Amino acid sequence: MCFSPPPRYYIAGKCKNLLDGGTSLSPSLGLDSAAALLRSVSLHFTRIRWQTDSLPCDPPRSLSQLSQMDLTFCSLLFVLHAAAVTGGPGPIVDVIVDRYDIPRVCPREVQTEDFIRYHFNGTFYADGKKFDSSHDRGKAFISQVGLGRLITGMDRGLQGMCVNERRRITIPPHLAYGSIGTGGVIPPDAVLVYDVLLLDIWNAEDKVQIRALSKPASCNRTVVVSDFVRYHYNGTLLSGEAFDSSHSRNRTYDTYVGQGDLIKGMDEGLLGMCVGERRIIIIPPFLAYGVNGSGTQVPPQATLVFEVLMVDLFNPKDDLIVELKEVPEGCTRRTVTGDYIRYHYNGTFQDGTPFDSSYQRNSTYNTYIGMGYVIRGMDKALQGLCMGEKRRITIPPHMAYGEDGVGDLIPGSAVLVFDIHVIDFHNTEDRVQIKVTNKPKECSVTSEADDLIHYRYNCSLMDGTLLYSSDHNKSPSITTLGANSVILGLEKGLSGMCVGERREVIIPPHWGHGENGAGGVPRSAVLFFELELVELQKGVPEGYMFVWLEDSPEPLFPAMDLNGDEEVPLEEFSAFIMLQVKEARGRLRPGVDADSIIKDMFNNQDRNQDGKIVEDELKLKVDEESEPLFIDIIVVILLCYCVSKLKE
Ligand SMILES: [Ca+2]
Ligand SMILES: [Ca+2]
Repeated sequence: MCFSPPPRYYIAGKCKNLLDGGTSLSPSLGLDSAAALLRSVSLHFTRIRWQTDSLPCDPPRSLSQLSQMDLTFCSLLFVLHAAAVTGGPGPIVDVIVDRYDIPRVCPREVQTEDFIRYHFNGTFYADGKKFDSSHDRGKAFISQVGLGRLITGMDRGLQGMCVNERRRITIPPHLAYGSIGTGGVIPPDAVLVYDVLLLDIWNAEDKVQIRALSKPASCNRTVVVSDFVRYHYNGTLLSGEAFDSSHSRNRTYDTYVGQGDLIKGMDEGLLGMCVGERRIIIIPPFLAYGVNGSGTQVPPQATLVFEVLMVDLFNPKDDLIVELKEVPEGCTRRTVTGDYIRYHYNGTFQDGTPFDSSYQRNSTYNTYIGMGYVIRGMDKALQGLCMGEKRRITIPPHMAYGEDGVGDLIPGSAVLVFDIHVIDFHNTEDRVQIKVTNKPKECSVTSEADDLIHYRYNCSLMDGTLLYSSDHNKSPSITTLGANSVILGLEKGLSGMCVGERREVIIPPHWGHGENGAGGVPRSAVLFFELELVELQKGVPEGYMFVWLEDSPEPLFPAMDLNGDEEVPLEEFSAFIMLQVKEARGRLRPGVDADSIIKDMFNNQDRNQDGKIVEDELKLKVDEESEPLFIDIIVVILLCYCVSKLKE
């Protein structure tokens, strides 16, 4: 372009047209050669006052941009300018344009065949009296430019105008209503002055214009015909005047695309958008609300400018989308219908806005799978998972909360994205799983009920969170198997082990702490134990202090009366019992002080409490239900005493 920035004054007709050899001259000029045009220009310029700070080709600012042709033309203008300074004022012979308010940004200028919408005030040059005003009519004027539908002076004076520009167009009578005037409104030979504010430009050839503002780095899918979208928008007219905004309503606009639910230009302009993308969509009136406009906000024949932010997108035919993020190695079992699962999740909308998180509540979400306890999409997505697996699940609204959403939490027709992390799952039929990780070569003596064992353990959740460890206490844990002092699953996991053996044991909650959990164990948690048997002391049945490992001596008293003096004091009794233990014919209860057990046993048999047992005092009981034989010390009081002593 020749003029940069545009001059405040110039004669009608575009500089570009002049210099390009007149290929697209406005027909209303009635000139058909460049030579004739230049003659016309010279004539006009002698009558025009130029402002010194805005010469058409202000050399310091625009010289470098000028072509050779421009320079020739500009030289001519300077000559003319000189002539203008020396000439005097005279009658106005051509249109004079005063661009007294030009917007900083002007993406488009009026050209021949463009349609425009504008406000104007028409006054007489002679006395400044008003003869017409679109403002007074309360309605902007709409016309096509350069095709003779306006008076010639306006057809020319409007050329090159920007939206929001204000200009004054002064028109001599021969380019307005001539020597006759019109209808008593315009007298003969009137010079007319139009103050024009341009509001809108469009052309029949216009298409929907799209300008990208920002696009997310990743974009899995884009809007296509028949998609349902939720978006925010600010709607303005081309002049910048706002007419509508979804933001002000604080909710997205939700609609199908490409099915005629929207104005045509929007149906087209939304195509190809990603969630999170911002774009400007400029829609000419004939693809928007056309001649009727819309309500009081959109005037007739208005170009609309939408700044759109795509928030959500899906198609009613969509199934859920599952993305595997992390699948643990060696996963043998996967979730099926009926399993009870515990998982963590972060729930977001497609644009990344969070709506819910189990992490925030610091507790897993627990549910049965495939039984309708959760939204349909989630019920389906929870199938076939491994413990520890991480997945991203995208659920379309028809498999989630549908058109209604959930209160203020989930908008209607929202696509939900869940990042889930499976902590564990189980089925009530699950058993304790035992995996031996180290088995000593010598492994003939193994743990069983009543044995006293020392063991080391780590107890974790299935996601690796360590709950308890024997390492926290400096020594191994000690328990008597079968004494109901540890959870059933651990009892099972510790059974059948030999010293030095190591195991990994998975314990479902019905073998562990059940639905209520305990201490640091969450509700319905599956537990993972690493076990090592450190020491094994074979035991005696519950309620007994001593057992025979083979047949007891028969008769017993003579065997017990080591010196044959018909009486057995404590020392002799003790020596006898310890001899049985030493020669592996009998076993004392492990884990308690042998002397005190023996003393208890002795006192129990010494019925008259005279410090010695005689033959009549000794009773022998044969336990008919189990082998081997036991010394009868089942006196209720003593039994209670022993049990309580054991628990100390
Ligand atoms: Ca004796
Ligand atoms: Ca006695």
